[in-house]
Amino acid sequence: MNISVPRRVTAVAALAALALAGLTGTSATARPAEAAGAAAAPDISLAAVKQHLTDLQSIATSNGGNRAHGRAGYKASIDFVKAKLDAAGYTTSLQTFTTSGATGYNLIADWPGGDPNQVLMSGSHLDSVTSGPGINDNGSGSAAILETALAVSRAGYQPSKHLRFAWWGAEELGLVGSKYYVNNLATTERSKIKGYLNFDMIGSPNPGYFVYDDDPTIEKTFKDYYAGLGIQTEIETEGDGRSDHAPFKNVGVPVGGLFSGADYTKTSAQAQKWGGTAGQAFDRCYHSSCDTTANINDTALDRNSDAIAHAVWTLSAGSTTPPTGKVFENTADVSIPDNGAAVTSTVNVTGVTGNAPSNLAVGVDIVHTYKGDLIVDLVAPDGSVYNLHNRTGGSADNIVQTYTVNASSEVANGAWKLRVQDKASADTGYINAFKLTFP
Ligand code: DTR
Ligand code: CA
Ligand code: ZN
Ligand code: ZN
Repeated sequence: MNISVPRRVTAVAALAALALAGLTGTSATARPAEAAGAAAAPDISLAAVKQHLTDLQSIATSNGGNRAHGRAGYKASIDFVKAKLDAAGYTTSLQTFTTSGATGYNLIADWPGGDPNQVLMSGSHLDSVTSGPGINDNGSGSAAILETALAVSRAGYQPSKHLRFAWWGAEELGLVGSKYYVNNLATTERSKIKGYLNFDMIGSPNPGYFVYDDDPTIEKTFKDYYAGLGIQTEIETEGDGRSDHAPFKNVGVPVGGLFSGADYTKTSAQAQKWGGTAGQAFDRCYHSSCDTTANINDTALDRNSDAIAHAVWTLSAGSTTPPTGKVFENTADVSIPDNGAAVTSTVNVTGVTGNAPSNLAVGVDIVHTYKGDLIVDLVAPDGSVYNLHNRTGGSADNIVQTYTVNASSEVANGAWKLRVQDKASADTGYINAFKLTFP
């Protein structure tokens, strides 16, 4: 896990409460103002979200007309989303599972930074049914959180919480991907997830504006956002247990989300407040071949995309101006082969302008008997090597030390590696942590 920990950590709960308090009372036309302290979410471009939907439509069209689990169109969808996130500086991972005789894929994307013990997660299922391209169900949610994630990167947003995004596989087969993720998450990791936001169908052609009635803080964040737009919302009751928030809710993670309606019929009262057609389904193409890019209401997609960005910013707090001191850390253990090949631990530095400093603090934490076996190098993003330890120290154990490196000739942003090689047999160990501090 590649984590940057800003020097200051604001009282997130107080900020979120402030932000929530600041949302009521704004005029019906203005976008809700953010309360003092919480960074303002950017507007999410409808055109950008629709472009992602066009791309997902093309993927379906080129792969038998769908993006269903186990089909080529699903894997192509995952690869499409992953490529954009990798290019934007996210730490991505593909989690595989097997269901109905085929390999499924969850894509998890972590934004470097924030408190690793306070994770705000947003997710959408990326798979469609076999009968169609699944643009509203659920290209809409997938595209909206993708564009929100890209907006975080463009803004260099440094929230107090750690941001994680997920695109789930095989939701249509029974929430298989999200269940697999939650079931395989250590209890300690589950407890770090302070909120899970789910977005499954947010651009329905005859839209409703439904807010999940689960965690009250998350629910209020969305309801107050829409109140600021002068839009009445309703609580979403039909979907309880029917989308990817359910596995998180079942293990006690606070959940919330938005929904624009599926095959249920819009009432006259709902048409009065939301427009559209009474007596007609919110989405007449639900699970059908006509769930294409033509099956989207632009206003609902735009409003919900902006509401998602607002919730991510508000519930993660933090500021868009990167703090002066920045810390990037990778705490994943990497075992060191005895008298074998070199191994590395990587941190992706983002949001630091210009070159690295002449006093870059390199935190090394290696657990290893007989440290005289080891050669330890810092490798800069361009491949330059700075030797930190060269087989000194004899039979003493472990290297837990901060080295000061003059890295002023190196561009700061990029993938920095700690490279460790064990050059003698019998003693073994692992990289426990690797940390870079930019003063
Ligand atoms: N998006 C649907 C699951 C779903 C979520 N909320 C509702 C409400 C009513 C019907 C279906 C749903 C799917 O993935 O099939
Ligand atoms: Ca927008
Ligand atoms: Zn569905
Ligand atoms: Zn769905």
